Amino acid sequence: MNDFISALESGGDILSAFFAQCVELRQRLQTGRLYLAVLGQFKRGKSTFINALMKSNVLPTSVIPATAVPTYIEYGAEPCAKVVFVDGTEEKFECKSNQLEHMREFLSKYVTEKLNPHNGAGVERVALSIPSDILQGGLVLIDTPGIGSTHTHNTEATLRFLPQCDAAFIVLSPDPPVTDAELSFFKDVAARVSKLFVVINKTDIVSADELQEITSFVSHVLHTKADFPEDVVILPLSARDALSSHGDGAHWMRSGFHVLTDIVHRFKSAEKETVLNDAIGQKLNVIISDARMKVELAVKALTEPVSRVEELLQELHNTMNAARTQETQMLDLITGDHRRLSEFLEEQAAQLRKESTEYLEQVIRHENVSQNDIPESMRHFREAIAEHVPAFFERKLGEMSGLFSRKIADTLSPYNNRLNSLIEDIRKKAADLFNINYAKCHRSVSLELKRKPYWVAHKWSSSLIPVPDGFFDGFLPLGLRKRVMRKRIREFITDIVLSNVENLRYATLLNVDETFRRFQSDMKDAVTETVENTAGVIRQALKKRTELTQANNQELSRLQELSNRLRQLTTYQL
Ligand SMILES: Nc1nc2c(ncn2[C@@H]2O[C@H](COP(=O)(O)OP(=O)(O)OP(=O)(O)O)[C@@H](O)[C@H]2O)c(=O)[nH]1
Ligand SMILES: [Mg+2]
Repeated sequence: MNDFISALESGGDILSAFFAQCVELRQRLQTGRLYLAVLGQFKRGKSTFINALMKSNVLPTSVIPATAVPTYIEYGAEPCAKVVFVDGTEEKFECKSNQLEHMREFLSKYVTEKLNPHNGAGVERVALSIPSDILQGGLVLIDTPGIGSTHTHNTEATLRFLPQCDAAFIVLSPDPPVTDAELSFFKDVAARVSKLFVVINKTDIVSADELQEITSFVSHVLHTKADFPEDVVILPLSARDALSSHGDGAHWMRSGFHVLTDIVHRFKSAEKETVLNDAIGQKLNVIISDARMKVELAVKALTEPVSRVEELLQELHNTMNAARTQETQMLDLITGDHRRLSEFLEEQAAQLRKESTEYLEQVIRHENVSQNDIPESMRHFREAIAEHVPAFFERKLGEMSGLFSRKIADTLSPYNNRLNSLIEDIRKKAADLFNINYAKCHRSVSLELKRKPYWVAHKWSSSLIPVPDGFFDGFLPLGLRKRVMRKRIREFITDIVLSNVENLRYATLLNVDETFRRFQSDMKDAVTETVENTAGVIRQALKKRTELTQANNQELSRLQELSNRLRQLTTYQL
């Protein structure tokens, strides 16, 4: 990649835009992060497992449910912890590498159920930077609250951020090996994360025979009940042994962590390679091919007879005008599709209002009603609804964003293909006219539904209206009292539904609008750039020819040299 960058840099003005794009790609590659979530039931030893991998005892662990909020851990030369609160405020803690126990104490105040019960402190997430080798190269480990230990909405929130993770570790242990709650959770996980690693922790508490038996059992149930592949690799580990060994010697070998460390390193480099090949490699090829063509066109425009160049340029303009007409038609069609998708969103929102009203009515149907004490009954209803609202809407948000991602991809990919051929037509025409080598490239404009980063938690509202005083309700006749209460419950549910569905509808609408807006502007940029890099460069070269011949000759030999250099840089290889 550095060869590319230095070649483009040496091109000066003519290649400055390509140079900037390439530098940006290198930056992305260097700062690209891989997210690896650690999942499992409470007390399986997830936090201890991460500590052992990092060879630092920094995450709080405990015999009682410990981790209450997700913790993101990445590399940093100096240890640093940042606690982000739901209200947007932050608290930071920094220490020296040999004082990590202070950081553990600091974290305990915010991430543990014991010192921060029910997350009363309102912590949204914790971000740690730790100077640990395993984290080098952009790996982010995510410690999650154990499923089964907290409210259901925690599990839903975990499921929602999973598609943004590159892989996940499933942590099991022998006591008991796997529960039904875990299996149903893992089934959801398997549907969302393409790369899963399964480990059985705490193997120090069982014999070799028992371990063998547990491993076959786990492999069988994961396959039959959670849709894992039949030959899923299950790694036996002891995080406790690994930690006590300080990363060395017989204990370390016995702990299984040397194998695990290897797996993580291999995963990091393989994954980076894929990212390179898939995205960055492809983009580099486009940049280099466009740059080469631009320089070669400039050389031709400086060497061919002026009248001939002018003639060819005129022909190229005709192709260009036809392309511009097509571009305008496409932009109009996209605007129409955008409008249709917004209408579809309104239909979905209406459907969701209906569905959520039915769901919440179902929730309160099982609540006991005291007809004599309306405020007390209302309090019961509010509590029941408050408990169900976050989980229900988290799931719906996940479904909605999945649905719209697919819809957007289906809608915009045909335009992306048409744009691709439009650009290729212009390039091919220019190459044919000026008789230069032409390499077809695959381009794609981003189609992703823009998502908010997964740590942006949605705060679902579940208590909109204050508990009614109802001091006069007791004086009402029984029939009227019942009617008053039914009316109040209906109003309450309606308010909850309206505000939460609106929340979700608006977030989706913004994302859809932003994706369409970006696609249309990227499309215009791509066509303009192509025109600039073909007809534009020829026109500039022609203009230069009217200037001093001496300077022209110098420019020509510089460009010829540059063209040779670029030609040697064939397809980008890792
Ligand atoms: N024997 C043994 N105990 C372990 C091992 N790993 C963790 N433990 C113990 O298991 C208990 C739970 O460990 P944690 O790391 O807090 O578990 P967790 O999965 O993060 O728990 P939550 O955060 O509550 O979900 C602690 O008492 C640990 O000391 C191990 O390899 N062997
Ligand atoms: Mg934990």
